[in-house]
Amino acid sequence: MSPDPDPALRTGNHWGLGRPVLRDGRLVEVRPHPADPWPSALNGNIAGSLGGRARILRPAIRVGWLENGPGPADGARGREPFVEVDWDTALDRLAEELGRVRAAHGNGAIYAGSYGWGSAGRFHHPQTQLKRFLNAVGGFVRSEGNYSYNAALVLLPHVVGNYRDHVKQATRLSNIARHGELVVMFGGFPLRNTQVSDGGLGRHRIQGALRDCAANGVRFVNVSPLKGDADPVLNAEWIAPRPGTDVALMMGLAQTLIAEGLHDRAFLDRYTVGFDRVAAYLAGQVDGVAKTADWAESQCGVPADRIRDLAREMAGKRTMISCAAALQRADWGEQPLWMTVALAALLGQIGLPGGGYTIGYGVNASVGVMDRILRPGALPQGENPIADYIPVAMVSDMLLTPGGAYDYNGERRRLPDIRMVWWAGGNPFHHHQNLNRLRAAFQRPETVVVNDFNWTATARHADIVLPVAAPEERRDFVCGKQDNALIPSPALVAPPGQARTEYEIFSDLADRLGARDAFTEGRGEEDWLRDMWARTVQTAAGHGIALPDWGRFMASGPIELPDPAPDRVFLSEFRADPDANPLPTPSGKIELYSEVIAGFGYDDCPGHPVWMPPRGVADGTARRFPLALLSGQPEARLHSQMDNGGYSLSQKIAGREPVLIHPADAAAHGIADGDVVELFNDRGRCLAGARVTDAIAPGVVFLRTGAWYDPDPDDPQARDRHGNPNVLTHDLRTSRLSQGPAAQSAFVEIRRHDGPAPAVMAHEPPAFA
Ligand SMILES: Nc1nc2c(c(=O)[nH]1)N[C@H]1C(S)=C(S)[C@@H](COP(=O)(O)OP(=O)(O)OC[C@H]3O[C@@H](n4cnc5c(=O)[nH]c(N)nc54)[C@H](O)[C@@H]3O)O[C@H]1N2
Ligand SMILES: Nc1nc2c(c(=O)[nH]1)N[C@H]1C(S)=C(S)[C@@H](COP(=O)(O)OP(=O)(O)OC[C@H]3O[C@@H](n4cnc5c(=O)[nH]c(N)nc54)[C@H](O)[C@@H]3O)O[C@H]1N2
Ligand SMILES: [Mo]
Repeated sequence: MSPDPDPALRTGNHWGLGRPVLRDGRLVEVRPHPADPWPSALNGNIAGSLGGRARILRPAIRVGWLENGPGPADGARGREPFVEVDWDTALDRLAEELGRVRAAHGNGAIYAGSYGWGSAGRFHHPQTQLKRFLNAVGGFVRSEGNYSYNAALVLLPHVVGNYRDHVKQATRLSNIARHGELVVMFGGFPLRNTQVSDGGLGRHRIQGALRDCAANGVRFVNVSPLKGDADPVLNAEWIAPRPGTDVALMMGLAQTLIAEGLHDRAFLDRYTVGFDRVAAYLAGQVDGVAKTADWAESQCGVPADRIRDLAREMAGKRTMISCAAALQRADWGEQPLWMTVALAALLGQIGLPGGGYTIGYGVNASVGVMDRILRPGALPQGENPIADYIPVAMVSDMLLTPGGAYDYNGERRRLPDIRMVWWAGGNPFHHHQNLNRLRAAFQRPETVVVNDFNWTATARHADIVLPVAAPEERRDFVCGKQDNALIPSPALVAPPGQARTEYEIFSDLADRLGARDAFTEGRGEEDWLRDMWARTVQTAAGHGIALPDWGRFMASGPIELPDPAPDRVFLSEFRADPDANPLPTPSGKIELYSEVIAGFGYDDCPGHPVWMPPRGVADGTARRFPLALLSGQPEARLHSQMDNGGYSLSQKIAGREPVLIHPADAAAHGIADGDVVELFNDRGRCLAGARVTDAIAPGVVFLRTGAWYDPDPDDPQARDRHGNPNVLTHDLRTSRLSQGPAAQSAFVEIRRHDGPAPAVMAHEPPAFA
């Protein structure tokens, strides 16, 4: 594949458009694109990372696997050097191994859930490529759900309806600007997170929409341990409950509404079921504890008077309750979701302009400002003959305890016996919790294959590593899952070294397995792109939209499609006529009590919202490790992607990830701003750089995700040198209902690191034999 002769100078990524600067056939910089009023600074990572020392340039095989063949690795994965090989050697050995695993154990022994964001681009989407290839040769065990909002995906269909509809149909911020008076944001609305939208975006809109709300006098309350979770232009009041206690706070608000007769009985009667069960629980009739504002203060630390005043204000104003996705990425993460719905139901404003609730503002750049009117053409994945799957956050359990039984959304299931693991477009050594346990789990399979363009920690823990072309090195078109822009994305430069597109790799591999025709259907990349675009043109025509042909599209700028519902109010149709527009729940109404969930008999997710303190508080761990660790999304990168790029590096302290700590906690530990510190608990330890700030609540430390995991296997607990929070988080799940990840419920202790700190090795290539 050669670079376009006359590249329209544009690149499209999950964080939006960029204006590339090319010099001598090399990408030297990606600048803000003039079409985007609020361009993302993440473009500043691209050139440095794609041209960085960690770039995978040639196929590589772990030395022990190359010499001795497949088998459990007993600590060698992530430790042993690699040998660089040519493509024929890599693909011959991989095809042979695929044949062996399929013959000996069947395709049900291949795990290719391959969870992760990969990169934008409709055709080169890595998971689609991998799944299409594996489906052509007998299938694979997949994963279900995600790390973003798994509890919402499983819980909300029982309570209100599909969570993805919540996100797409979220009440528009423009509607709040016109009709809203108060927005109470549990988990805030961090602007840093609104840089990205899954699949890409044309322009960033949230900044402008929030400014309009502020200009119209809407009042914002930021309920979060981080002051910066609200844009300063909002002038938000800051309330900082202890992490993991929002449910108690919400219950204190709810019980105040009920005690003072401020709840909307007519709404509850007409639109919900189960209010009496919840009211009985809040009144203390179930466990003897009334969930009053005073009780809430004892759990969450917010003064009772403040809770009572806020409840009254919420009842007196047009109020939007916003719940960040992070709150359900925690122990019992279903509860804040269910309680958000319950609290909004008590206020009775669901379905009214500017009021009700939203779960997921800030989860990407599109929620509340845009939706996609049509689904552009995609590369078909084919059919997977293997039905088996795991809930995505059970990957370590799967590898460590094959055959183990578990509960999931009313089912009793068993974990598969996996021999081969394949990841393309995700980084489990970024996204999964308790990385020391994952490291042990990754020794178990007989073969681990990873496709990536950088030597991530996951690539380092593989046996066979395949170098792929990055977005700027391949021709594609970009369209986000919720954005309205169709973006031509030309190949700007050639892939370095021997890197190839995944389509080329899988075509050649399929050839070795007698499945080339099944995989390619006789088409090359450009044929597929034209085919996918032709289907997009056809779908658009069905909406009365005329799109140019492929050639003219690729030579043009992004095309913006109309917003299907510019003044959307979530659940307004249901509110207008609940009989004609029932919810897809068993009762057709909002289920504040769910017979279905109650029938599952889960003590960790009973039939209505309940308060349960985080595991670490309940079991006393928090007394030994007194700081609550939050690990939110990083401002300077997308997850772990391009951590070795210039913008990400510019925010490090002594080359390490910054950890935010309150001045009182810093003083108590003898820590000064800029010190190298060590965070530790029973699961692991890591170094980080201290950032002392009163913009974080006392008792909480905040270490952003995404610093490439950099374990030193010779240190106790294989201490991570770089600052990856997932060495400290547990990988227990939210509950038996949804088995979602619960990363936000971790407790740690901190100390200053004295003496010389070890060099960070994560951005260097691994050792080659
Ligand atoms: N502690 C803690 N952990 C968390 C979270 C948290 O809040 N706290 N958040 C969680 C959330 S919400 C998420 S979504 C996950 C994110 O977890 P991931 O999505 O796994 O993280 P990424 O860093 O985006 O990983 C994508 C990988 O794909 C690679 N890649 C990009 N393009 C291509 C391509 O074309 N082909 C191939 N083969 N590879 C490509 C990138 O280089 C990168 O290594 O993390 C989760 N982990
Ligand atoms: N720049 C950038 N943007 C991103 C991403 C990225 O990697 N980089 N990732 C994207 C992805 S995949 C996702 S899923 C979304 C995630 O979107 P969110 O889940 O909304 O983001 P987080 O940063 O995990 O959490 C938001 C805030 O919740 C607060 N919080 C955490 N725990 C608690 C708690 O117990 N109580 C209260 N009241 N507040 C709490 C934290 O202060 C944190 O800043 O972000 C997306 N946006
Ligand atoms: Mo996510």
